[in-house]
Amino acid sequence: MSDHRTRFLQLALEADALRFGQFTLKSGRVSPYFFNAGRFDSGARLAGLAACYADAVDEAGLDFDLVFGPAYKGIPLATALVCEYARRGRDLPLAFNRKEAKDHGEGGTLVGAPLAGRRVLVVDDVITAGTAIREALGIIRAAGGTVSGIVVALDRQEIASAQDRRSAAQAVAAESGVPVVAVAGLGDLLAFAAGNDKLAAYREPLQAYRARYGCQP
Ligand code: OMP
Repeated sequence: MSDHRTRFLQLALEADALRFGQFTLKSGRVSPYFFNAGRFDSGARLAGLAACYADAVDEAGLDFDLVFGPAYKGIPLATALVCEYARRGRDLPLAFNRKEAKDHGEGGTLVGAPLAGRRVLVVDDVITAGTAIREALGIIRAAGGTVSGIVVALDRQEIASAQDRRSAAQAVAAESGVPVVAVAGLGDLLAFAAGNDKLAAYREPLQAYRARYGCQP
């Protein structure tokens, strides 16, 4: 496993962002684990996470000139990522959206650098069915930007349905032509759990969940 994958999973455990038990997802599936990016709730935690995103993006060789964070969870993540790139010597423009349109002041739903003519990297927390990511692609395209990459911290690598056995990341990449990169996926979490005694009790439920809902590799 690449170093940034292990680092991310370790950080997520320490921050309690990765939890084990019984969680009902947006899709209605009952999952033995849940990733809550909101627990990256301090400067040091966000900086550590942003370095993992940057390593994953660089390893994938994504080509972009603006970073976009979809409301709400993507906003601090994209912000931390541009700070990490600035630290690495690359100053990138940043934009994000609001969920509610504003009818005074600067108005509209977009905040930050203009998207028109830009090659945009979308930064989000987790992809399950891909609804949140598809919505972000629509917003960026409507503003004249071209999405050239998507990065999430965790790809849950779940099938859309019994008929479509691709993951949401695979389906979004196929339908949009945009590469979807994850810092880590469910497969990495299983490999990580296999080498971590504290997670021994969760190995079996994680494997059962993957057998039921996991996508083709
Ligand atoms: P999709 O829009 O279906 O891809 O799901 C992404 C969203 O699911 C996230 O933005 C969260 O609201 C939520 N989620 C998590 O945050 N962590 C998880 O581990 C799983 C989910 C989920 O409900 O699937």
